[in-house]
Amino acid sequence: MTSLSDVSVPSRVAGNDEGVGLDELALATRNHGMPLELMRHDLTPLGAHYLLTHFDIPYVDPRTFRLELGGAVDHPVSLTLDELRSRPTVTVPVTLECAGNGRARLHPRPVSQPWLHEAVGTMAWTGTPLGPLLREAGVAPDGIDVVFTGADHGIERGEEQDYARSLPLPMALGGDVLLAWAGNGADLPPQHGAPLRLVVPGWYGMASVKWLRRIEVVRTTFDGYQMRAYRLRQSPEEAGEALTRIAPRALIAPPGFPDFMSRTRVLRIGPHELEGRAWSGHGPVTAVDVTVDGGATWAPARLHPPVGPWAWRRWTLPWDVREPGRYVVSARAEDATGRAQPHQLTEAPWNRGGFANGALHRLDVVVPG
Ligand SMILES: Nc1nc2c(c(=O)[nH]1)N[C@H]1C(S)=C(S)[C@@H](COP(=O)(O)O)O[C@H]1N2
Ligand SMILES: [Mo]
Repeated sequence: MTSLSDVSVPSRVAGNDEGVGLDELALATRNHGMPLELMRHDLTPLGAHYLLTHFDIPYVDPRTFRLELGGAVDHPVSLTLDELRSRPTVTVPVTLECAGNGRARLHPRPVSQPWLHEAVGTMAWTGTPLGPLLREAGVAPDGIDVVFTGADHGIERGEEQDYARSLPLPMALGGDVLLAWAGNGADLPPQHGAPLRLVVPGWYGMASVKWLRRIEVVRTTFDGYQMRAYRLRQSPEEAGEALTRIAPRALIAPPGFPDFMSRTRVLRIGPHELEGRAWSGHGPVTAVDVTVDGGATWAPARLHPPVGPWAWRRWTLPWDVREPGRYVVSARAEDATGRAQPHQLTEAPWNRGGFANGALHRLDVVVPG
């Protein structure tokens, strides 16, 4: 007998000296990151926003597209794209980050999409708020979760599925959740979820279901595969804690110029300005500290206004480089809730999915004499 588990591999962590494999490379070429120098832009230029798609990018014809809204509601509805577009429309800049950002630097490495630090981007999403649509449909008072199903289909760890994620009902009703058909003023490209996607501000990317085709209010806690997968756990048996909001992170727009292969930065003696972006899904970023000596000393960066309440903010710090040598540059962010990245360049706390790790961004900079 052949079965789905014959074609689908269990989750695993890499062996001690095991390099990134062709399976991981195949994912990495499909799911690209954002070149970090593009953090100089408030909004990530079209096509450069990071990308993560578990299965295939489905073909969805916008002319025949319908969004089904049903389950525990008084009036189930089926909406065309034009009907959605004629509803109240807002444009909201949102920073999305993949929960697995930074995973490839963990030891042992969870074998999956091998992100370094680039699984982030900020787009101005245009769409209609989800809450009013749910309220008009008349949500049952005993509703618990709202399930969002995409048009993409595949197998993961032996389980055949449509990509589906849920939000607790109160979050779906409030929470600034958006049904978006455009990003940065252009119709969504296929890879980002055309013709319609969910955007859940402040939450890790997995919640923002692409190619959204069905919304269902349910009276029980939704326990689909993607709800069980995105949890913080040390071993596969553990129940673990569900991933929701984005932990604070700061990244550096790489200064100077790079070496092609090592990506080591080269900087000339003289005055420079370090800059980057910082964000948190829990609250506004309140501090970014920067080190140029591998964490021995830290200086507070200047914070610029956030691009929006749900988007990253720019930080800058003048750096007058007077001595030739090797420097290790890093930055750490702290938010209004007191959540913060560490002050040490040691490895992030490990979990089996490599999720929500606060690993510091480290840049090796060489200043020639
Ligand atoms: N339908 C569907 N939605 C999805 C995914 C997917 O594979 N299928 N990937 C999720 C994950 S893990 C992330 S990080 C974000 C990435 O969104 P982007 O590719 O537009 O950057 O989409 C989320 N929504
Ligand atoms: Mo993700």
